[in-house]
Amino acid sequence: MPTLHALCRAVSPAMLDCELSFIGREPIDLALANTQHNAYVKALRALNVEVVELPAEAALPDSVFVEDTVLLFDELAVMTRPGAQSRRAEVASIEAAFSAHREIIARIFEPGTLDGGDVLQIGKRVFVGLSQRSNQAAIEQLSACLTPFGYQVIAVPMQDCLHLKSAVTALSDDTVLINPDWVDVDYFKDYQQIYVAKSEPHAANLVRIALTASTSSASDMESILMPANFPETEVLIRAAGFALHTVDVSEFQKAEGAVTCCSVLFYV
Ligand code: CIR
Repeated sequence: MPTLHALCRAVSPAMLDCELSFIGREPIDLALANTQHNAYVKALRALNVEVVELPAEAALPDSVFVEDTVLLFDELAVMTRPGAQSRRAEVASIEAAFSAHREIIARIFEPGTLDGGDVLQIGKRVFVGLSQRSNQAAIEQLSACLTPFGYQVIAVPMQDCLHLKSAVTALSDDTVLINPDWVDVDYFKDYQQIYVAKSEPHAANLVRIALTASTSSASDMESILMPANFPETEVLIRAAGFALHTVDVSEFQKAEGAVTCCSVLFYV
């Protein structure tokens, strides 16, 4: 049976110079960021995820946010072309790490730009946010890569946040957690929807740990990893029956990241 793996990368000492789009700059405690990253990796391991860790990239401030550099499907990997120029050099070392795991490696190319944070896969549907980072050209390229494998790529307009997965992620194959102010909920009308608490607009980003590739609803093979500072939304998710684990990611939130961005999940 394929096992769930996660690729992570240690925090760059340059993270203080990270890109920011929708939030202001606040001091980041680098030592605390390292501690939180270690705890994040430990939490994944405790949930039976096989974690592969890459060393830090000293010159690339946002390189801990590996999710933005690659999309991993069972059949292929798609290397992205991040929307922020400062992040494009992150891709090469990630591609090297994945070449052993996928025979087919596709690439997004100019004029396409795509951040993995804008890509939400639920089964054979692949929702892609039309954001400040990801454009229509990339969506067309992605569609050409994925359609032969039976995936449907759906462009989703969004506003007021960095990535589609800032606004919506999947709790299971049939339920999403969503912020209705940032994305039109009609795009997700085929799913049960849990709205984030009004006072916690950033709470929609969570990692779904599905140890087997095809579990459609909450089960003992699934758990959810979410930031520790969204207690009202946490109550809603628990009430819906999902097993939940929290991690403190305050320093990554100051860099406009959250929990999905610090790993790339894939089955081997
Ligand atoms: C950036 O603006 O690119 C980084 N500071 C944050 C990226 C977070 N990525 C993600 O949520 N997928």
